[in-house]
Amino acid sequence: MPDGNHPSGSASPVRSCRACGASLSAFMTFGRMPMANAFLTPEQMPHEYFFELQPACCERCGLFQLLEQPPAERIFHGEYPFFSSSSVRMQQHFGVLVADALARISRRPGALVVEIGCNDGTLLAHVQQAGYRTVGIEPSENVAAVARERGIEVVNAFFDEATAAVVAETYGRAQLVVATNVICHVATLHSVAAGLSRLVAPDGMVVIEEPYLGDMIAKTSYDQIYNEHVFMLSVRPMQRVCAEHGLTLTEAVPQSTHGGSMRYLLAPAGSATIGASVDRQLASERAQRLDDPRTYDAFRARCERSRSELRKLLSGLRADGKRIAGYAATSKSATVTNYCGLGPDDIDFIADSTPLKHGKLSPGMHIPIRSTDDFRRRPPDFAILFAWNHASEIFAKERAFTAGGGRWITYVPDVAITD
Ligand code: DWN
Repeated sequence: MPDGNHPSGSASPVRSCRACGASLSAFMTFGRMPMANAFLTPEQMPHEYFFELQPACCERCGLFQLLEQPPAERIFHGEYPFFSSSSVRMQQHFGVLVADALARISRRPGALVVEIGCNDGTLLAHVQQAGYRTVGIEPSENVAAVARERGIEVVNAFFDEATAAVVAETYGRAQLVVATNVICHVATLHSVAAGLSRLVAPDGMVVIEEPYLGDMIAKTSYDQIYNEHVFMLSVRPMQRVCAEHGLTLTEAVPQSTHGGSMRYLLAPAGSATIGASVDRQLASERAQRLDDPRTYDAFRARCERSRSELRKLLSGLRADGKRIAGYAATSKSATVTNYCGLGPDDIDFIADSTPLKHGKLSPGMHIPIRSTDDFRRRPPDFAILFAWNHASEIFAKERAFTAGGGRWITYVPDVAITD
């Protein structure tokens, strides 16, 4: 169990659901965990921040959430190391999402589209090309600067009801509000929902897309649980929270991105009809028993089994003198390496395409991060695919690795060696 060593102090664990207020208790712990995107220099190691990663699922409203989330200012700042443009497939996905969303709203001259958590502007660039006014809201200054370089107006702020009011006063209300892989990061879910309602035009639409609880449980993709993901969202709690703030869930559409996501379409209450997909997904969640504590007991057992199988596989390969590297220093990899206790003795280095991460050490386990070029110059015998959600893109990109005899290790949904 963690030693509770929080040198910098940490937000204390919540004991009641952030959506409905019911009492909350963790169904497991992943133990003492660092910040998922806190890649370090050796000098920073003595001051590394840790907290206990304890997931819980509210037995009343079904909201999956962390008991403890470190302060947002520790997560989103001037050196946030994730850039939405790091995946070509995600860039394409955002183009399709934008085309679908724009086709659903009434086009009028000067119509405004706002993206919450716009990161480097990858999604809004598609909206600009369609000729709409755009505004991005982004708390991390470094990625916001990249969006501004693309000609996108960015409000450098965290999103909540107050920020929504300022944006609506300054730019007008939005025909379309988009948030992808954002809402699950923000602990103040009611303020976010109230802000969405304040920002969207009376005849407008809100499109939210987030990693989906049902897929995480089905695939045991436990590495989606880390400090940034204070929630793993699902249809029932999303419908309930948004309805409390005057937004009706009109569609819920499964997506394959990030290992399985859900796209939620919302509209001001009374302004749009509710599609059949909502009841379909609610029925699917009942069938998957996402509101049953036994589901999470079984999930915990699968996480423990995955951990022991991955450790056993790597220690066997090491005993045979094999060289092992990680591929893609994802946020998710912080959970895997720290939960499984995998450090430089197990994994020589992690290759990644983000220059900001090169030369640094991975959070908690301090595995060296190197460039993808280094990976190609001296490929390992085995590579653990930490960006398993981008497998097809990466397998295609690294064909030379497997052609030269290299083999991939994956762990979602099962621990396996794939050729
Ligand atoms: O929710 C979040 C998602 C959207 O992005 C954020 N909290 C943070 C981040 O999570 P992640 O780091 O797990 O995202 P990805 O997209 O699974 O992984 C991104 C990392 O993988 C980057 O460091 C870049 C790297 N990468 C690579 O090295 N080669 C990615 C691809 C596609 C590649 O070909």
